[in-house]
Amino acid sequence: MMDCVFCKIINKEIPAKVIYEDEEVIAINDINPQAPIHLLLIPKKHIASIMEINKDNAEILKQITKVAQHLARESSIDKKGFRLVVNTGEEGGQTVNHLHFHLLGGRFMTWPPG
Ligand code: DGP
Repeated sequence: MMDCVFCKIINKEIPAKVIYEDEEVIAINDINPQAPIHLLLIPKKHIASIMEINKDNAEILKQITKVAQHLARESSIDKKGFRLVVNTGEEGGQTVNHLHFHLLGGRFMTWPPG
């Protein structure tokens, strides 16, 4: 996707602090962190949103779950707790139309979110 900021980060066309990378997933620091730990877990394949997950690409969710567990442990938030968030669509607060999971931790989370 030519105009996708996350595709550009994945293709190293624009810089980002890469925290984790494998063949399917990249994790970067969010540019505008909302918690002491705020990572974005992004499938390398361009999938616009969770609404585009189907039987052919659903395996990526398993890998992202594994990466989220790994990064939560690495960041020492696995026991204290954290939040894994997928904003979806305009009213859901999605601003980048490339599926991504926010991994937030290092502070108490409130509910409901804003
Ligand atoms: P969302 O609003 O759920 O679509 O989240 C998009 C997030 O992406 C938002 O928290 C800010 C982050 N973001 C947008 N552009 C960039 C960028 O160029 N670099 C990094 N590291 N994060 C970005």
